[in-house]
Amino acid sequence: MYRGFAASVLIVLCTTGSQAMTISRTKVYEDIRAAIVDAEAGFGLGGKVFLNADELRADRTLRAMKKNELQSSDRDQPVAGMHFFEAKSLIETSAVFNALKLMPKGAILHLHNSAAVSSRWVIRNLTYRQEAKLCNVEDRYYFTVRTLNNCPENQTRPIRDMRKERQKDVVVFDEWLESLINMKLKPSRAGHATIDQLWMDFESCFDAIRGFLQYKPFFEAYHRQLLQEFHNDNVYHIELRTSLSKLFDGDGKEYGPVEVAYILHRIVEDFRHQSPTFHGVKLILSKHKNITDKELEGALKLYESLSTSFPGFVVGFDLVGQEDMNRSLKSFAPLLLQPPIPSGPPKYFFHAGEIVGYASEADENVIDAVLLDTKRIGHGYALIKHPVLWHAVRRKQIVLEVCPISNQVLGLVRDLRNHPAGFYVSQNIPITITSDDPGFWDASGVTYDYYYAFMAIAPRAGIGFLKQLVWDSIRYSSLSDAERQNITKIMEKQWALFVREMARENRARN
Ligand SMILES: *[C@@H]1O[C@H](CO)[C@@H](O)[C@H](O)[C@H]1NC(C)=O
Ligand SMILES: *[C@@H]1O[C@H](CO)[C@@H](O)[C@H](O)[C@H]1NC(C)=O
Ligand SMILES: *[C@@H]1O[C@H](CO)[C@@H](O)[C@H](O)[C@H]1NC(C)=O
Ligand SMILES: *[C@@H]1O[C@H](CO)[C@@H](O)[C@H](O)[C@H]1NC(C)=O
Ligand SMILES: CC(=O)N[C@H]1CO[C@H](CO)[C@@H](O)[C@@H]1O
Ligand SMILES: [Zn+2]
Repeated sequence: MYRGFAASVLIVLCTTGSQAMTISRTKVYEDIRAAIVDAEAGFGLGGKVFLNADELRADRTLRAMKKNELQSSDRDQPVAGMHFFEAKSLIETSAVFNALKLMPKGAILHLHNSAAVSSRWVIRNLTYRQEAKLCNVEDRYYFTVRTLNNCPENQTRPIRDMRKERQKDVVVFDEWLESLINMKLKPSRAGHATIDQLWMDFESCFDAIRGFLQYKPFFEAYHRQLLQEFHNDNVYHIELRTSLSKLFDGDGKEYGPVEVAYILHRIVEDFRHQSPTFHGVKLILSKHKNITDKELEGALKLYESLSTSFPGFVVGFDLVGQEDMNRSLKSFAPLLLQPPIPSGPPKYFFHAGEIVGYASEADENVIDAVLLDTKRIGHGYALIKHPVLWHAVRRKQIVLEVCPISNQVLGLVRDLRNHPAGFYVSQNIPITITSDDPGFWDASGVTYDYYYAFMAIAPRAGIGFLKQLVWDSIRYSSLSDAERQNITKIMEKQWALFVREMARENRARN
């Protein structure tokens, strides 16, 4: 197709000088135009992926569905251009969405455990347990099981009692409870909130749920539900960012980070036993950027001991929190480059470039992340503004963990058709689609994010793009070679089933 393009360019060069040529200018214009369209179709992520006969048929099905949905003009705006909060119920009726739901999605590489489970389940399940309490301090509410440091006994009440008093409007009460951990139900949603206001609400969700997840029985039920929701969404491997904060149980016994990692490991093994197609989980130890050097030192030492106790399970380290409001990666660089641990620096998976502006030092975090040898970049939304760096990112094959709905809910971009990942896709900068904190914005799993990736970020792409994303999610994971072989076997089988199903629909439509 490049030869075709070159030939057309040649024709135009030959014809411009010679009015006498018989080829009409319109014909030349059209030929070159067609050559450009053709060349662009094969350009970018997934453009040159090999497709077998079934995949080609499935591609026709998906493209027909896609065209139909992007063109339907009975609304002002295609669903792909709408904010997730308005679009969710429309997305759920979409044929493309239902196809993507069915699609095996390989690995998801960017997910925070305490925001991963749907808020609906937390309300319907955990808050209905008899241990569940709510604590109220200075107009803020926190879920808890035992009295918290910041929350005296006389300000903590069993949720069950509160619900009894609201017997006539339990639905309203439950929705109010859910608003503590769901951005869609926050007041900031109504107005034109700034990014700082959105982050304040977002952090308040983590503060609200923390007390529940410190209680071992809740922590366990929550993580079983996490695996269930992602596996229901056809995800086979998860790399989970977690702080491994300590737990306590009903007898007041406490569990430190190593024990917590062990508890998680056991939950995952039980789940694999019960769902043999699910491959597993790896952990990335993540600490809030709101820490001192001393605390970072402690965290790096903790990482070292965890990775020694759980090789192949605890696989990396990250720092989280609103970037432009907190310490920059550069401010931590001396410690991160030469951590006080004998095994040298951990594998880093830094959040970086989850910003719109250029105001503080932290806005250059993507540069520091690459210099600190990050294996992947969380978001990399701002990488587009770094013309030297993105070449390096592509050359070093550092994958960007793209979380479309997260970027929208946290105010970086309103219309996802303008998300910079469209540029990354066109330039073959590797990306993976993932969901960050779906439980805090009324989503679950990762299919909603795939919907936006397919419909808004790469509107011209077909199944080749999806195939590339799905297999890249395995490629850029932290799986060992032996694990890769196993998950590849599972995935090949599931992918073939999906493709056959889509190909069959193609026949049914014709
Ligand atoms: C909560 O979820 C657990 C599974 O984690 C289930 O066994 C239990 O029945 C659920 N309880 C309620 C009240 O929904
Ligand atoms: C709760 O108890 C503290 C003392 O422990 C007291 O200062 C505070 O006023 C009490 N608050 C309420 C709401 O009763
Ligand atoms: C960060 O630290 C400041 C000062 O110690 C504190 O006021 C703030 O609540 C912390 N924020 C988060 C999100 O932890
Ligand atoms: C791969 O799968 C086989 C069979 O299920 C299992 O015995 C083996 O332990 C797996 N290997 C890894 C590294 O997960
Ligand atoms: C030390 C510091 O500046 N911490 C800030 C980190 O970001 C949060 C908002 O996400 C602020 O509340 C903290 O003050
Ligand atoms: Zn994140």
